[in-house]
Amino acid sequence: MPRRNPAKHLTDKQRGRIDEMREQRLQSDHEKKRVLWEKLAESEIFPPEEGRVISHFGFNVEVEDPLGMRFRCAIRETAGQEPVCGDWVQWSRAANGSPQGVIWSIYARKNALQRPSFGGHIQTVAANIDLLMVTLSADKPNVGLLDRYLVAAEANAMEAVVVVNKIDKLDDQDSLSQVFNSYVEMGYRIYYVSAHTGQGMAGLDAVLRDKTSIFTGHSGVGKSSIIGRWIQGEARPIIGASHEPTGGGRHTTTVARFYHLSTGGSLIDSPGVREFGLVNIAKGALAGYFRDIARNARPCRFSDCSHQHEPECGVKEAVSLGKVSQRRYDSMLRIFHSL
Ligand SMILES: Nc1nc2c(ncn2[C@@H]2O[C@H](COP(=O)(O)OP(=O)(O)OP(=O)(O)O)[C@@H](O)[C@H]2O)c(=O)[nH]1
Ligand SMILES: [Mg+2]
Ligand SMILES: [Zn+2]
Repeated sequence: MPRRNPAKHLTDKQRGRIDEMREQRLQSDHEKKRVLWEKLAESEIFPPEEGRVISHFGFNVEVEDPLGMRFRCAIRETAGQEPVCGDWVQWSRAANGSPQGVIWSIYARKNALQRPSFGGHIQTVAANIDLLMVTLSADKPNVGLLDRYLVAAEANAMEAVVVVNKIDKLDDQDSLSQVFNSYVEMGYRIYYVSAHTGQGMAGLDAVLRDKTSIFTGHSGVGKSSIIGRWIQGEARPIIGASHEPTGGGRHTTTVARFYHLSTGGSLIDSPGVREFGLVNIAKGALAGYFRDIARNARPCRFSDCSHQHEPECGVKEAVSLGKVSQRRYDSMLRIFHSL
């Protein structure tokens, strides 16, 4: 049975109450930060230096120094915005030797992965990402979700890499190849892996080296399990109990978190999504973010073409000539209507 999205069934009053509670929580977080800051101000702090945010949960922001030491930091109001996992920041450590510090400012972001969150807000999941590792489960690959992530990657100057996990669950990979060959033709790299057996994992080593890579996808597809292949010991990400990957329900990873590869490079584990909504995408630019459409369709007659009813639509023409698949066209339209 399809799961209902509870957010869609709330009354205005309930929504108002939730927003009110959110506001209260933000205020109390702010208060806690202020207290931490005042405590720090009493002791001395060292001069500003560079560091990277490795997690941000509630009022708890962790910054890592170049030696890998971690500090719980207060955010100075001058920082302007909330730092997220992957942000480069200017910060100072406490001089009393405690693992605390204060963040002065956030360096300009190269890019950021964002999604709509509850109540019309935009949530920034992580920043300064090289590779968007779109993770799918081999037994139930959700290509609609993949198409959305590919748009986000194209629009935000991240390279998307597709990771199809749990191939141990399939007897043969032929049907999978049929699904993903068209993406290979578009120039995307696809890796078939099993976090359980280790199959295919070695192929990812070279891909991830010296890059900042974020693993994204539905809950339960095995993002944390994959990362756990490289990260051993206590720091290992928590892995969910056995359940089918779904868009709803259970989420084992609740906050984006940063891990280092011993070979160089870093991995960000992110919480699974129900759906991935796109933000800051202009309708008119959407078709250009579909590589197959961008490459094979002639420009439409009208610059604001919706690619549905207009005459001389390059996209529809490309579909009728078989240069763009009906499935990708439908996927593009679904996203178009969701923007
Ligand atoms: N058969 C099989 N199961 C796997 C594989 N990788 C992960 N799993 C199982 O899938 C379930 C979910 O794994 P997680 O790694 O927690 O998934 P996740 O994507 O991090 O989920 P969230 O943190 O909720 O987003 C666990 O029961 C894993 O043991 C795999 O390669 N093969
Ligand atoms: Mg996880
Ligand atoms: Zn058109």
